[in-house]
Amino acid sequence: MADFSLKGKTALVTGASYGIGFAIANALAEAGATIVFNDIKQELVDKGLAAYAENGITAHGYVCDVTNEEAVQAMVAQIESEVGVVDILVNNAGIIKRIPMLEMSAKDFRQVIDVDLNAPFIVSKAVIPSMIKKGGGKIINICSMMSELGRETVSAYAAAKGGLKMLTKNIASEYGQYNIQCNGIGPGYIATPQTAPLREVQPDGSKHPFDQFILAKTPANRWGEAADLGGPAVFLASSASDFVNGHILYVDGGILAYIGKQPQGD
Ligand code: NAP
Ligand code: GCO
Repeated sequence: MADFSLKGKTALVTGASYGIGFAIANALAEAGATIVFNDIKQELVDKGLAAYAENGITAHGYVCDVTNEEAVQAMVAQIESEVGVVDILVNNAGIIKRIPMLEMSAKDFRQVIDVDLNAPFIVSKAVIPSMIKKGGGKIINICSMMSELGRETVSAYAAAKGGLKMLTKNIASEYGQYNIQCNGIGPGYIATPQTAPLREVQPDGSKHPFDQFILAKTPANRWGEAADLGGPAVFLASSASDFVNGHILYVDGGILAYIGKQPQGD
């Protein structure tokens, strides 16, 4: 019988004071993992610690900008001495800038690449050596619909998430021999602060046009909830997925399978 237990495992979830990271960390904790997370600001780490405690989880929070390699190396060393070796890494921290490409500065483009692609490289590089010494580990990269599809205004984000899909496959290829499995989760459209602008109720009380668009593109006819990602994350973090490597598990309600709701009357 497959083992979904994470008892005795230490999981680092980046950017997990709230949103998808917070939901995934809760699910990993429920499966028995010790939770470690980071955020850029102490106030958000404190807020996150309180939110975890409300759910009965004694988490360990660290202030760290995941784009800063020195800070990440120092944080991982501190985690290893204070909590233990990171068995499970979830590269969740991410940003998006919705700007038409011709209006986007190279600086803005680089900032998105830095957080969404360079940072997963940096954090993975920091935890893999101890995973190898310990005999294995799990890395889960939070990809996106934009790992497969483009759309207007998200050129940097799509480039980053497409790159993250291939970084996932490359870590799987390079470190699978050390019993490290690296996979991705590709969420569909999830109701979090990051997508709040796309779901804003219009002045006349109607749904945001993008909200209506996503509902028509999703067979489940709903936005995802961050909690929808918990089970897939537990699977990829557990020994139940020891022979799954380099795979992107799309948790999208069927968006990638569906051409979209056909016009009524056809
Ligand atoms: P969110 O609500 O914006 O949360 C992002 C988290 O990342 C925040 O805690 C943020 O902290 C943290 N973060 C950002 N930059 C950071 C940095 N440099 N160092 C450390 N932490 C940093 O986003 P979300 O919707 O939960 O998304 C989480 C992940 O899922 C992202 O990678 C996103 O691309 C991906 N995703 C989201 C969706 C969706 O529909 N929501 C779908 C597919 C994929 P601060 O608040 O301090 O900035
Ligand atoms: C957007 C959204 C998406 C989601 C997610 C979809 O502006 O299109 O923010 O990018 O965040 O990545 O999987």
